[in-house]
Amino acid sequence: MASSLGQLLFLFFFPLVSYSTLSSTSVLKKPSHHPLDPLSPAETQVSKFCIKGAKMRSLHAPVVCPAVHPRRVNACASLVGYTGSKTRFIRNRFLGSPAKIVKTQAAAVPRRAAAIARLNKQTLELVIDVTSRSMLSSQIYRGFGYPVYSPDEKSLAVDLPFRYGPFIESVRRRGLNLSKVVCTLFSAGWYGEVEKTKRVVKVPCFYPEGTVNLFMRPIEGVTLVVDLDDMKVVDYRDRFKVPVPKAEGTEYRATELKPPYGPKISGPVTVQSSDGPGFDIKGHIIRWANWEFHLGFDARSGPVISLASVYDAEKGGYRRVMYRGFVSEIFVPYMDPTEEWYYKTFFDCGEYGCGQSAASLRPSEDCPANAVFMDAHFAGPGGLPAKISNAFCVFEKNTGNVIWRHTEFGIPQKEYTEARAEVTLTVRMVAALGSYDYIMDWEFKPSGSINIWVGLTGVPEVRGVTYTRRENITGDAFGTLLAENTIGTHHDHFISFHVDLDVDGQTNSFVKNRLVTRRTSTNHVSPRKSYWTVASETAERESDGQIQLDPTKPVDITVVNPNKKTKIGNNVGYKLVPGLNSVPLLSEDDYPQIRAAFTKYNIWVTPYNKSEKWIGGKYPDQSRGDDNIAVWTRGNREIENKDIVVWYTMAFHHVPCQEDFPIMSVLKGGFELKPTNFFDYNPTLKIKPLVDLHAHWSNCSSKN
Ligand SMILES: *[C@@H]1O[C@H](CO)[C@@H](O)[C@H](O)[C@H]1NC(C)=O
Ligand SMILES: *[C@@H]1O[C@H](CO)[C@@H](O)[C@H](O)[C@H]1NC(C)=O
Ligand SMILES: *[C@@H]1O[C@H](CO)[C@@H](O)[C@H](O)[C@H]1NC(C)=O
Ligand SMILES: [Cu+2]
Repeated sequence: MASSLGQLLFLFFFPLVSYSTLSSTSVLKKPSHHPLDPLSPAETQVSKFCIKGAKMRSLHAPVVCPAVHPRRVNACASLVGYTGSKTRFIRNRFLGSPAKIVKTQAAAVPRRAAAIARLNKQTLELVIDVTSRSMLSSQIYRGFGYPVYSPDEKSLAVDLPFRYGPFIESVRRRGLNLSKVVCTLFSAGWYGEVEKTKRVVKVPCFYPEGTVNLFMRPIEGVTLVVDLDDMKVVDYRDRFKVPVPKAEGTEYRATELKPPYGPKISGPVTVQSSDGPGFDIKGHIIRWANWEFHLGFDARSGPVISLASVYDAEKGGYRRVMYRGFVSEIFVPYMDPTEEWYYKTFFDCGEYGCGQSAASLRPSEDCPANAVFMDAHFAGPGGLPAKISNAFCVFEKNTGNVIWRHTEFGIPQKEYTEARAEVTLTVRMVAALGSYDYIMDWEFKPSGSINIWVGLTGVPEVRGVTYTRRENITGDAFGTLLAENTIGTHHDHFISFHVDLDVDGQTNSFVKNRLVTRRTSTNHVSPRKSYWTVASETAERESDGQIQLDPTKPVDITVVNPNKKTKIGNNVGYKLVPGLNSVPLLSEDDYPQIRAAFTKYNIWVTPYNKSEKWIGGKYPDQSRGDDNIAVWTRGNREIENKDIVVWYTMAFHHVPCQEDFPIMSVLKGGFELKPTNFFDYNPTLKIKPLVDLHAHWSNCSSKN
């Protein structure tokens, strides 16, 4: 029944892993899963459970009751979705230090899931033993902030305006056809309220008549607030009427576009290896070239890369590089402070779920023809298992770049040239979050580098205005006029990654190698007055790991293993190479900035802590800034020679332009994890050339 399901919302589930349980348990299931694997469809099927929660006291002991008569329970749901967690979480207490899962083989471990549910206006955190179908623990979360919206809530909330008289009247007054209107759900944010507020959202509406580009046709002036727990409209305002921007020119579907077409690109250009795919996918473990890693799916963050290890031919084995990497949060504040727009300060992953918003990828367009696709599972409508087909694609790519090359002209009489073409492996997922699509790529390179990319595309959010030309704008329009009656509003995208590097083991240190100018001392017999050198600083505490990138203060950001050295004695390490980046421009006392205080630094470093996964807080919807990395790090914990996590945030300040209309081409940013004194020499030195040089040379010599 819709009403009871509206109360019970299963949001995401974590397999919880306990190695001590493994060693102390004598009866073990067949080792069919890697401990970090998502719950399989079979597990999902058998783990249907119900919660008896009509009375408050029973909230403390919800029962798993597959056999209970439906009338006696509030709702039932199935366990689906997953995210990996290297934790031990038994009866709601952490027992001892969390053990990391370090092997890439399947293992027989108890399968447990953590779930977040919303029942009787309270947020429940549950731990369930999937195998025995028993509830291990449950507790009510009493802090500020609310969990991710479930697909049920979304569809119920966006339906409410159509049964709300004042809204129907507003649509009629604008001369619009109600049956063509569609509404969506936007988070409401927090603006200084002191008391606990209701779990509300804003429901803005659009008019996709004559187009499917609904975000380009906002119905402006109307504010509709919905209480998600009561599932009803609790506030409504209609302040002014402006034209709905025209449908004309907003279409992007190939079937609807008219000639002239172009620019002409040849295609499809397929680059397919003649010897078949060079990668191997077994369950969730992917091996390619010198790489091995586990690919998981998380309803909140999307792709989760675990146990990334690179093969070292010199050492004859795989060496751990990264324990885990995933998108921890995406923060998107808009820069229009007016009544209808000020609240638009989205925490995309924590409010909407970047994973559960994954789009099915389309062969040849989203991913090259040689791509292999993988599905993802999560808790869909009604808490039932939902599948996203082709949520991931994995592909090799001849990048057209060279890994390395050299032409040696210096040796008399003969010229020497060597070059190696670059081929990489990419794991891709696209989170389609409302108007925007985020293309998330993890690209593995034979050089030992991992390049992490995020591509922003889709439709920028626009405000309907009376202006039809630039000259009409007198004051601050908070954006760019993209088309008649259409302002593309200024905004930011902050994308934060959790990067738990375990360089050659778990104990690592964070080292800032600052490049500093030195004056030549008078002792130097040198006509030079200055040079630069490296001033190396090992971070002792969290405050030493906080960095605002500044191109005038260059720094090599490295994670080293102080306990492991190269043959000649350098600490083995990986460097984090930032891409183009920026810092927040909002005032520190502004509410969205208080909530998103994690954006203050591009880099933070923390000691590994299993409960610190979400840099902007576990419950960012209407959060108040009391659970984020700025708070976690107040104790200024030690981070030297410890299991540490690096958090990297990239910022885009987006000033929309006409080329973003009616759909924007990919705006791409990223960063690189690059071996730095990790290998004893260039690990691609002995990579074989793609072309057969012997054949080539013999041809040449036969001609000569
Ligand atoms: C409104 O749209 C519906 C569905 O497309 C259509 O059947 C109806 O005739 C329209 N009404 C008006 C007044 O245009
Ligand atoms: C905008 O400017 C154009 C050209 O200057 C003018 O014709 C039009 O009336 C103006 N519109 C508004 C709403 O001011
Ligand atoms: C782990 O993180 C939680 C949440 O930030 C915090 O309460 C706890 O004190 C941390 N534990 C340690 C050992 O730092
Ligand atoms: Cu943007």
